[in-house]
Parts: sequence; C-alpha cells; structure tokens
Amino acid sequence: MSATFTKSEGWLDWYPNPTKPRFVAPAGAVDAHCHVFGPGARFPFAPERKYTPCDASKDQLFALRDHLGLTRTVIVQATCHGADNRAMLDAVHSAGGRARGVATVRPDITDAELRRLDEAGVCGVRFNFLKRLVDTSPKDDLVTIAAKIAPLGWHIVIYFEAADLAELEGFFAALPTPLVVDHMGRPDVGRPVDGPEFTRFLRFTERNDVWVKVSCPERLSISGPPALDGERDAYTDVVPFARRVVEEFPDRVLWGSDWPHPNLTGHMPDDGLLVDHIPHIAPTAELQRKLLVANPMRLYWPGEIS
Ligand code: 0GY
Repeated sequence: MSATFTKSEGWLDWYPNPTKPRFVAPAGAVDAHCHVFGPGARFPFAPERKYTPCDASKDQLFALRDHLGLTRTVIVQATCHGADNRAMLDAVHSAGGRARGVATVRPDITDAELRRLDEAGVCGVRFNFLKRLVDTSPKDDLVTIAAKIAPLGWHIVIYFEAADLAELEGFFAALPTPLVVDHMGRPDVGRPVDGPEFTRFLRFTERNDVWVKVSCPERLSISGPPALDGERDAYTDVVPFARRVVEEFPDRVLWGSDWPHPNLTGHMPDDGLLVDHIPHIAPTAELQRKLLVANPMRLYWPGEIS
C-alpha cells in the first residue's frame, strides 16, 4: 500500500494559476533553485522531515518552467525527502537533459553511489544550517562528504541565515569545492544594505569566490506582494540587496524560483511576478543574460555553453 501524508498545519500550496510574466527571459534561461515534493504516494517523505508538504510533481514543475518562458531547471533536494534523492533523480531523469540535481547525502555514501548520482545529473550537495529544517549535522560529517564529492568536480550549496555567517564563515572558507549560497545568505532586509550584516556577506562572497542565488524575494521581503490586484511590482524592499549582489558579482549570480515555495506563511507568490522581479535586480540585458543563462550554464552544463 502506498503511503498517505497529511500536510503540515497551515501549509500553503503553490499558486495555482501563475500569471504570464511581462519580462521575457533570454533564450535558454535556467531556474537554478526549485524543488519537487513527492508525490508522497510514490516517493514517501522522509521520517526525519520537519514539515509535510503538499505534492508538487515533476510534471507540474516542467509545466511552470514552460509557462514562465524558462528552459532548464536545477532541482535541489528538499529537506522533506531527507537523503532519499529518488524524487529529485526521477525528475532530473524525466527532463531529458534539461535539469540538473543537487542532492543530500550522508557521510557513509560510497564512491560508487556518488558516481551513480553524477551520471544521473547531480552536480552538488546541499549543506543546510537552518535548525527549523534539519537536525544539525556534525561538522566532521560535512567535511567527510566534502572530501568525497570534491574529486567529482561538484559544488556545495550552503543554506544559512545571515546572523549565523560570522560563526560559519571559517568553516565555509575551508571547504574544498566551489560554494553556492542559497537566497543571498538570507539578509534581514529591514537592515541597511550598507550595514555590517550585509557587508559581511558581500566581503565573504568576494574573498571566497562563492556563487550567490539572488532568489526568494517573497521569503525575505517585509513589504510583501503587491497591495493591489494587477500590480506587478512586488517585494521592492529586497531589490537593493539583490541588485547590489548582481552588480558586484555579475559572473557568479544565479536566479531561482524556489517553486513550490516550502514553508511560506502569509502568502504564496504568483510565480509570474517573481519572473517580473528579475529586471529590477538585473537591469540590463547583459546582466540578465549572465544571471539566467551564462552563469548557470557554466556551473551546471559546463560542456554545453552556447
Ligand atoms: C528553500 C527554502 C526552504 C526550505 C527548503 O529543503 C527545504 O525544505 O529548502 C525554507 O523553508 O526556507 O530554499 O526552499
């Protein structure tokens, strides 16, 4: 019998009918951060998960990709699946070369299993430092994983809150692979963009040559979505932060939708509006091409640069 799951209380499902964005993404644009959830009946959620989501299938993800005018996706293993990467791998396999994966692995993973993930389209692992999402992993375990994946040419995606960077940055700097930061290191956008917290993040990025996802305005914003139906300007308080990163590091920024937007409270974003946010944070055609095509292609499809 297949498993049945009850969504976490208050769980918001993804936006059912996203609007068509006005911004036309350049040809070959990549959504470099999104997830699949289950479906739980086929790919059960992990016993150690901190939330139980709605289902969000590969077909729904690919339909959204096409609706938004995007070409490729990078599917990041969501914490609700723990280190069971089957749903993500199934989605990557079904995308016919138009998806790559970021996995979660345990320190005892074998080299043979890592090679299998590599052949399936996985390019990296994710280290998550948000206590509401995962139990803390011992640093020794993460160091073991990093040493195992480094020979494959993979990178490590790091997810942390801005307030934790001071404690973590020495550990990050010693990791042997390229690093990719989720959601700009989750700045508190109520603080000044020139203040000490975001300056620490920018200098960390500069010193360590890291890549940054300028993603998740809907998660970081205090001002929130448009006040009126039909307005397209959303999450404006996040713009100065994202734009600063894009302008300082134009060759190391990535954009992602974060669909199906786990753990949002208050509102669920219209994914069309998230795409219309892009020209605010990357205002020129050249910056847009780097953010959406050249950079993610270099990182995730290095043999296929157009
Ligand atoms: C995100 C953000 C979140 C969740 C996860 O894997 C996850 O569960 O990444 C979050 O709750 O902040 O990137 O999807």
